[in-house]
Amino acid sequence: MVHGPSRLLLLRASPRLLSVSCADCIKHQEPPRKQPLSEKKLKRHFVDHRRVLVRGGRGGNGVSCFHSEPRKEFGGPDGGDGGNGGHVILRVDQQVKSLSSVLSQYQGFDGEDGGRKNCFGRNGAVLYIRVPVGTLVKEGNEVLADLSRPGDKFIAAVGGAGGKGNRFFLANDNRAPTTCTPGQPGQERVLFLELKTVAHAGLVGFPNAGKSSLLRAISNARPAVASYPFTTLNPHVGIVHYEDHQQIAVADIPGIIRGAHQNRGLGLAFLRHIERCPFLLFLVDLSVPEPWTQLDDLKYELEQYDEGLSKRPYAVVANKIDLPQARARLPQLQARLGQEAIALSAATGENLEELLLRLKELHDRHVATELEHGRQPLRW
Ligand SMILES: Nc1nc2c(ncn2[C@@H]2O[C@H](COP(=O)(O)OP(=O)(O)OP(=O)(O)O)[C@@H](O)[C@H]2O)c(=O)[nH]1
Ligand SMILES: [Mg+2]
Repeated sequence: MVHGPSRLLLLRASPRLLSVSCADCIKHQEPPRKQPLSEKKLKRHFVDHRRVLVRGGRGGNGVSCFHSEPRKEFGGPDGGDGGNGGHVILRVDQQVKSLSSVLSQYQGFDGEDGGRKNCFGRNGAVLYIRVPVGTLVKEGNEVLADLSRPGDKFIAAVGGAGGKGNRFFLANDNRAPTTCTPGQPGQERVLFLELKTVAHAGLVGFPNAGKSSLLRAISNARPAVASYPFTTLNPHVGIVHYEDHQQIAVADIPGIIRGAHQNRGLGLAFLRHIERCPFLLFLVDLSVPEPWTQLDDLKYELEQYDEGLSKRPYAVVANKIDLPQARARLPQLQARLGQEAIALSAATGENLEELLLRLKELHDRHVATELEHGRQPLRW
């Protein structure tokens, strides 16, 4: 088939036209944004306990050999020692947020065997396992280490000692030893790692009380918010920044319901994430009838999990004050509690300042008591 000149022109022009239009599209396209992980997917990524088998590296073998050189009849033993096996070490890394990156087994690097001419084997390199801040290391029921500060380390498995070469056994009464020893196997043990989130304040409340909404309102954290219960399945930590560069970490955990200690709802296992919080924020939903009963239930459930947990310094926050029926219940709540509740709305941002001031007050008091007892307060 023969194309006329006009048809050819069209064919040649069309690719250019196409590329121009594409370039235009690209110019007007928004830069791709990182999609936030849904709470369900996050659950797969968020792991807060792990069983790990760790084995230190094996030590290198010592060598038995004799110096050999022309015209040198008794050169003597010159077998070098083996290198030591590498340790396996747990190291806290602030970039790591859960134990999901921790594998089920680790084998340390072996030491090199010794060599001729008194050559010692190289030591096995140290194998580091990166764990998040707040990792508790247990063997059986015994707690071995509490890695609660950035940079903390714990030797999970010691590498085996390197063997000795026959040079090592040279003595006055034995000028030609042939003995050499093999390298030792590394330590092997099964450890249980448990993550306990480290934050200053723990947000505790019934499902749908607005914990995640409140965390979104006061910090940069972006936990999912929805009108169905148990939206939050993993703890989220948000940092509240103050003008004097002070930072207070607030942890949002899944909702608690009455009977959670009998494994109702999501149970109480996730309360381990507020075990370390020096103070708590009890969030009460004012939009439901008799909101004061929520506080009693929450305290009761906390006591069932760990005695004394509910007696930590706390503040009561009454949420959803933007709803008329909620505002009407506030005087009743204040009277029942016998103390001041911070009434606010996480949705509209009303009265958030009062909470921020109270949070700082609680934090400052915590810092003062820690310093009084000669302990270093938790810092972010
Ligand atoms: N009117 C009003 N609605 C709110 C307020 N705070 C939260 N909500 C709504 O309450 C519902 C639950 O909010 P979430 O922040 O997901 O509650 P949560 O306590 O984190 O719930 P779980 O994660 O399921 O425990 C959502 O539909 C929010 O829009 C508020 O101050 N006013
Ligand atoms: Mg939530």
